[in-house]
Amino acid sequence: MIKTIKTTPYDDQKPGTSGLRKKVPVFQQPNYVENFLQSIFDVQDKRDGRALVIGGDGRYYNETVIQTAIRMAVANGFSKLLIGRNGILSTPAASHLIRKNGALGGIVLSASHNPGGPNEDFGIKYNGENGGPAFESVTEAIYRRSKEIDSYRIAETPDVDISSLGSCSVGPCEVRIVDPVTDYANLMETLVDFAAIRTLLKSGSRMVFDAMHAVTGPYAEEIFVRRLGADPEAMMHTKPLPDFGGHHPDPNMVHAKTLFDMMMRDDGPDFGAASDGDGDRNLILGRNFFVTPSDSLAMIAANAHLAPGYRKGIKGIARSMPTSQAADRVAEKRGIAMHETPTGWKFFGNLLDAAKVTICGEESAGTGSDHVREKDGLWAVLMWLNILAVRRQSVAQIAVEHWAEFGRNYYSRHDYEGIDVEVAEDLMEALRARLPNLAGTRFGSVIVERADDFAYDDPIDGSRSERQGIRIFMEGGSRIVYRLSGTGTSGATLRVYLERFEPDVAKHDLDPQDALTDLIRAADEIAGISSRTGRKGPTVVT
Ligand code: VG1
Ligand code: CO
Repeated sequence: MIKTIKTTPYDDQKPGTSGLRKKVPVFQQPNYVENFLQSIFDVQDKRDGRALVIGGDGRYYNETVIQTAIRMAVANGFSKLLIGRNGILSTPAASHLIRKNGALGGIVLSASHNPGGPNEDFGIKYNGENGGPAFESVTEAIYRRSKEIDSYRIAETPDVDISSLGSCSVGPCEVRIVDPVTDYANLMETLVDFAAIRTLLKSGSRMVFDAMHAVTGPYAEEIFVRRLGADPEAMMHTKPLPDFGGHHPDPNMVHAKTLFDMMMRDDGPDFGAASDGDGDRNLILGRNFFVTPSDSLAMIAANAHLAPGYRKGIKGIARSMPTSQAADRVAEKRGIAMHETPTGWKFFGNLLDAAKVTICGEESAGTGSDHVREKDGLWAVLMWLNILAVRRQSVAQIAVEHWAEFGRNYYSRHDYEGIDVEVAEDLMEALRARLPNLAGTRFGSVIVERADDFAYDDPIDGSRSERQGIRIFMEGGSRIVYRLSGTGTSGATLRVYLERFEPDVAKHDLDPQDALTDLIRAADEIAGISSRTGRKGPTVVT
């Protein structure tokens, strides 16, 4: 029943920041999915009787690829597969399943916050035995393999019924359909004070959660409603849909507009939150208050000891390089280690495995801890609820007190989407060429102190990752960072990250865009953004 099928390679299966991400029609080309999966199995060829976890965010094409993955995993010698019911597993829940079951790894099908549907985005990501995104050495090996692959192995079997829990055999392989929520919810109960949150919600504090018709709907209903007693009416868009209801499952003020509007009213709920397509990102809102992800990382780290799972304190914090340095101030004041890594969760893996850090975060709405090896949207929401339940203050009060203690890092990211790839690459190259001569140059009111192209030496395995973003440090501690996105599926996206530190409490109530005006102007001048791209301004500001 196992067949070896001849195939010809594609040359575009290079995994980006977070796996292989393309439009659905690209994945629908003959053998495209099969080639990539076989490349993964060829590179990860030790089985040792260990399981493979398979699941995804429920988007269009999810179930088709899950059936293909089952057939190919059977043909490639796995003796046990763990599949989320209906093919559903949030990214953090998949990470937990891999770890809990000592699995060899997992196939996670998602394009995260990108839109879903027949002409929208799809993605395949491979996670290793630590539960985290495969390390760069592995993704590079998969890419190399994909360029020379000439056959794949597949079992000729009917579709497996993935809609009901239980086990069945496909040839010599045990296929187990598992509940996607239970194990994950149980893990959350060990980390966060559910009793305190129950009391908070009972006392009349109001929360809302927007699952954006993506993967976290069933998780939210189990955790917030059934285990924490939240009002079922306060759960929005909890039914996972293949096209996310026609929206981008991206928890920001554009795509989670209903939630935002609700929260930005004087009579709005006390706490509002949302997660993305695959459940690894988070959005945190208070009444009339937006917590930036960089601040959220710093605030969760500063208050982590209020949650049972972190009562003994945290070992260290890690953030991706473009993330604001708000967390660094917490680390410094509390005397704990701080690490700066390239963009993408895979770079936190070694630090977490070596128990060097407990809390990690990225400016792109990702926060997490050593409980799994992915960022975890619902975990961040639960940590905030835990903090609110213990401190009995509003989100805004907690933030304002935090800034008073540590200072405020004004921060914003400006994205220029859909730029011509060549224009974007030329812009970065020209900037790189300018780096040695920038120090001492004045742009309006700001003066460059030093500039470099970020390179990271992993302290655990010694691997080096170069060209991870251009950093311009200004006199006085401000910073501009430029990098090209590695997750887009059409054209190039230039991301410009702007940051200015403000120690003075009297100046903590500015609008970030106003606080950053001089830097925004300098950023355009230094890289020639408007002149090279013809754009008058960014497409997205966060
Ligand atoms: C973006 C974010 C990055 C994040 C990545 C995956 O990458 O900037 O911080 O790790 O998405 O997130 P890029 O290369 O486009 O800037 V997710 O929620 O897609 O797994
Ligand atoms: Co995501």
